[in-house]
Amino acid sequence: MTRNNRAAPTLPALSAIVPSMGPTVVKPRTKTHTKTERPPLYKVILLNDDFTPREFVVEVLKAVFRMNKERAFHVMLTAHQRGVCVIAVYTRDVAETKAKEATDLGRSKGYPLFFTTEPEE
Ligand code: TYC
Repeated sequence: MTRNNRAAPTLPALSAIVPSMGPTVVKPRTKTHTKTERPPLYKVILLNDDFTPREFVVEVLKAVFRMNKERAFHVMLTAHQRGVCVIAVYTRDVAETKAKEATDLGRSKGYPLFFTTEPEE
């Protein structure tokens, strides 16, 4: 076999074969995925007081924060002993709505039971 110096044949441009396609354009990918920001979370905090009956606090925790009675009792006792207890974290809207609902339940019975919210971290 003899080697020659001729250049290797090149393929015709795609647009020469299929004129409607035009030249091939390679577009670099600049975005690989969409970043979804998580909303900031707010703690709901239960404050102790000297007047609200323990059993009432437990009922409010069960009703508004969907706790079972064991968890509700434990949370109530923590607030009773330490003065405050973080109950749960939610988005701001949910935290504020639940804190108000729970506080209003106490107020409707004349109790000073109080729930507040604060941003987490
Ligand atoms: N300290 C109240 C009592 O002795 C009970 C209580 C517990 C009230 C927790 C509020 O967040 C509270 N009757």
